[in-house]
Amino acid sequence: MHEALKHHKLQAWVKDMAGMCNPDQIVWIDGSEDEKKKLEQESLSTGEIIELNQEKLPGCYYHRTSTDDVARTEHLTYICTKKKSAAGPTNNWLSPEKGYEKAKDIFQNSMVGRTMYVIPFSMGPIGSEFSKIGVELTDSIYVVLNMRIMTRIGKPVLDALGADNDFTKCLHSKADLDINKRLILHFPEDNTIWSVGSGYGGNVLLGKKCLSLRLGSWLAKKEGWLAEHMLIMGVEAPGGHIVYVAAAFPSACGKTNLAMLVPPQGLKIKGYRIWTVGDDIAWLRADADGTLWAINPETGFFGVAPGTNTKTNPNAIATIQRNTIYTNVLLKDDKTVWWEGGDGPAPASGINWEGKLWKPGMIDENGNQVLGAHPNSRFTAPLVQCPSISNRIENHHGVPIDAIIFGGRRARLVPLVYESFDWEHGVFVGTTMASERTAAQAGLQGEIRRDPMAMLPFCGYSMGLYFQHWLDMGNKMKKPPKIFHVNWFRLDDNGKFMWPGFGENLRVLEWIIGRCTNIAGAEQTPIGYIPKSGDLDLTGLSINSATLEKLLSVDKKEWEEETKDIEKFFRTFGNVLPAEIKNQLQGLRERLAKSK
Ligand code: OXD
Ligand code: MN
Repeated sequence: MHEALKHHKLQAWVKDMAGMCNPDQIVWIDGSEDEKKKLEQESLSTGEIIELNQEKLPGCYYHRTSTDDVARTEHLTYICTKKKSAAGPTNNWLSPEKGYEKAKDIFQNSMVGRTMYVIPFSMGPIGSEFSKIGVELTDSIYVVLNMRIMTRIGKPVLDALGADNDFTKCLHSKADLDINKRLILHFPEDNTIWSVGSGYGGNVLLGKKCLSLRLGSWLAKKEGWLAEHMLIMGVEAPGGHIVYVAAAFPSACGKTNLAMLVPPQGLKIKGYRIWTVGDDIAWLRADADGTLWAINPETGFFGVAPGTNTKTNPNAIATIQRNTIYTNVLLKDDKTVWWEGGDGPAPASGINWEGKLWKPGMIDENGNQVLGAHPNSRFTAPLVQCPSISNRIENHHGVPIDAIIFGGRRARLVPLVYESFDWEHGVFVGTTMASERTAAQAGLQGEIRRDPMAMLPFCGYSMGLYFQHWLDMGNKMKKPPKIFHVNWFRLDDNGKFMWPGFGENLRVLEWIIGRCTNIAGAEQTPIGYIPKSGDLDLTGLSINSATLEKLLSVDKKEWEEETKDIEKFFRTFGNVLPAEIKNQLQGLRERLAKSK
């Protein structure tokens, strides 16, 4: 591989890492189809992947992780900076010396008897000013096959790297897959990521959360752009104009479903279409024209399977019929797959995510239902297979963003949608985001946690400074996007969702776009602008007026309570919290006090 030989620093680093991990051989990944076939054959022969029914699911494979390695492990994830303050109060911290030392012990000889694969990859179109190059060293073929789907890999990336361009040094080893010897370490000052002891996507596909968000946010602060946990979608209005929006929701709150939304009948007749650009990560830059542009640095979806079906997300179902890797779902006897909340009834039997024989209705020794698929089981599928994929995903300049949407999963308090008064207020709204914990993180489900901009687990530096960076970005733009907040998850007194969600969310998007083009009405409230009931087009939707009123209401008492909780959360940041954000909280309190 002569390109690699030109890049002495890359060569030296690979040699160095191989010296520590001691693999039997080193294989440079070129990204070719032949290579893919060889890797598939090899991992089929070891059982690392299982071939699915090639008639029904052509090009699809199945993989199981260890049963204690099924989600991101935030408590084992660290930012390693010289000064603790650089990581801030929301990250686990280790000094670089300590981080390298602890991990070296585990990496030492971890690849004996294995192959070390060298994967050059680009986040973003190769050669775009938005893009960043990384090289991941790994002893897992599953990682190589997933990185092939999720990123641009191989020879064209090495060509772009040339003899001396910068790259993020990413090292991964499964080692013993031992949770007690698992570490996900980020060294932003060295542009380096080390992940050891895990085989779960979010911990090991190092271009994703680790590079695109944790190191990405660090680089973005340094270089004056934004790396965000956001979907990007185009909403084509009747007449053909496409408005692009970027939206941040915490993990497993429906970003993939929204990004692939199919218009409901009532609105389809009007001529709306949705174009998917990305479902998880957005890199955004203020352009010389004074507006914000965004790319999706990834080329695939790593989506949550349970709950995905032809009703909730028909485009996802269409996307994952071929060339897809399924992880930790239920394996059916006919070598197809199933998950809770998927299409069709549960099969009579199958092998579940733990590798055990499974039948519907099984109860474990504690009286709990045994699941077929793990709640955080996943599909990895190429973007281009999505029927709603935008034709601008390879555009080096990305797409122009007119609206930013923050959202959370809140059973009460937060209305269906509201618009912030301006950029600064919108940034404040982002800092106050909160959600109930879901299956994408290990821990207690259902508990409320504050998750500013959905970046709490992903911001690679001191989060107060990150808020400041958002404020500063506003000053770079002549026409910053409008900022909104949505909550699809409000419950009624009987614990039922008040808003139907899924495709019907387009009704809310229509209002958001109407606000961006100054054609939709709204009412001013202490928390922001809210549609009056007549401002949403509800044609064809049966929702009673009392429910709608509740969905669009602001309860003064409950919001006053909320400000106390926000204040408590803000105290975490001490004096790193920007004065503007403190003043915004004060402003909210004053508006609430004045309201009825
Ligand atoms: C994801 C996550 O996998 O946010 O996208 O956990
Ligand atoms: Mn995510």
